[in-house]
Amino acid sequence: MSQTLPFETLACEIEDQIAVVTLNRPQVLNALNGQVFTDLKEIFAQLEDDPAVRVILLTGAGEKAFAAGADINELAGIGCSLGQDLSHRGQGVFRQIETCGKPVIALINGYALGGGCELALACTLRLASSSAEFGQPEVRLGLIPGYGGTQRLPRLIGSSAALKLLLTGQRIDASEALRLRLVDEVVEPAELMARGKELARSILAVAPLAVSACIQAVYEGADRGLESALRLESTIFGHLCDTKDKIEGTRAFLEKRPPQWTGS
Ligand code: DAK
Repeated sequence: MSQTLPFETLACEIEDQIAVVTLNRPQVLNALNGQVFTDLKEIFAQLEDDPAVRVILLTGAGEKAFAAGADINELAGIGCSLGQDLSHRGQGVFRQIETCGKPVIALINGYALGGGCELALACTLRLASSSAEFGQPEVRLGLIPGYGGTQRLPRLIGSSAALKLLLTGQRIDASEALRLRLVDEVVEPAELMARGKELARSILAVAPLAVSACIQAVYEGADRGLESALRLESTIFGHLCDTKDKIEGTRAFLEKRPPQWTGS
C-alpha cells in the first residue's frame, strides 16, 4: 500500500518500506529556499520515526535538476550574522539527513550545484543519471559552500580534487563525478529510479539493525583515530551479537533457508 505525505516544496511517497522524497520546485530547478529546509527537516523527522520506512530515496522533480543550489533570490541582502545563522540551520538539516539512521540514496537526475551538491553529499549513497552535472559554484557568487561542502567533499574525494572544484566553481559531468568517486554509479536517465529502488531492495533484504549499525560505525568512526574507531566497531559488533536478528541470520544460514528479520 502506498502513502503520500503532503508538503509545500516536497513530495513524499512511501511504498514497500521505501520512501521517495522529491524536491518539488521544478520551475526554479528545485533551488533550495528556506521553506525547502523547513520541509526537509519535518519529513526526515517523520521518516526517521516511521518503522514502516527502511530506505529513503531523494531526488528532484523534472528532468533538469536534482537541485540547482541555494535559491539565489534569498541570498541577496544577507549579512554576516544572518549568513552564519542560515549556514548553521542548513548544516543542521543536512546533518539530520546524514544521521537519520536509515540509508538515504540520492538519485541525482540533473544539476546538483552548490547547495544541491552539498545535499547529495549528505546522503549515504549517490546514484547519478548520465545527464547529471555537479559543481560548487559558490566562489562565483563571492561565497564558499555553507551547508557542509567544504568538509564533506574533501572527505569523500580527497582535498586536492575537492579544492579543484571549490576554487574554480567549474561544473563536471556524471562520468567525471564517477571517476572522482563523487557518485557511486551512473545510469541512463530513464533507469535512475528503477536502479535506486533495486539498490533499496537489496538493502531491505539484509538485517535492519546491521544496516543502521554499519552507517553508525562508518560515520562515527571517521571522526576518530584508528584505535578509538576500532573500539567503536567492537562495541557495536557486541551489541549486534545480542540481537534476535543475529541469532536468526546465523541459524537461517546453517538451516539453508532465507532469514526472517524482525529488526530486534
Ligand atoms: N536559485 C533561484 N532560481 C534559480 C536557480 C537558483 N539557484 N537556478 C535556476 N533558477 C531559475 C532560473 O532563474 C530560471 O528562472 P526563470 O528565468 O525561468 O524565472 C529557471 O530556474 C530555469 O533556469 P535557467 O533558465 O537558468 O536554466 P538553464 O538550463 O539555462 O541553466 C543552470 C541551468 C543550472 C546552469 C542555471 O540555471 C544556473 O546557473 N543556475 C544557478 C546555479 C547556481 O549558481 N546555484 C547557486 C550555487 S551557490 C548559504 C549557504 C549555502 C549557500 C548559500 C548561502 N548561507 C548559509 C546563507 C549555497 C550557495 C549555492 O548553492
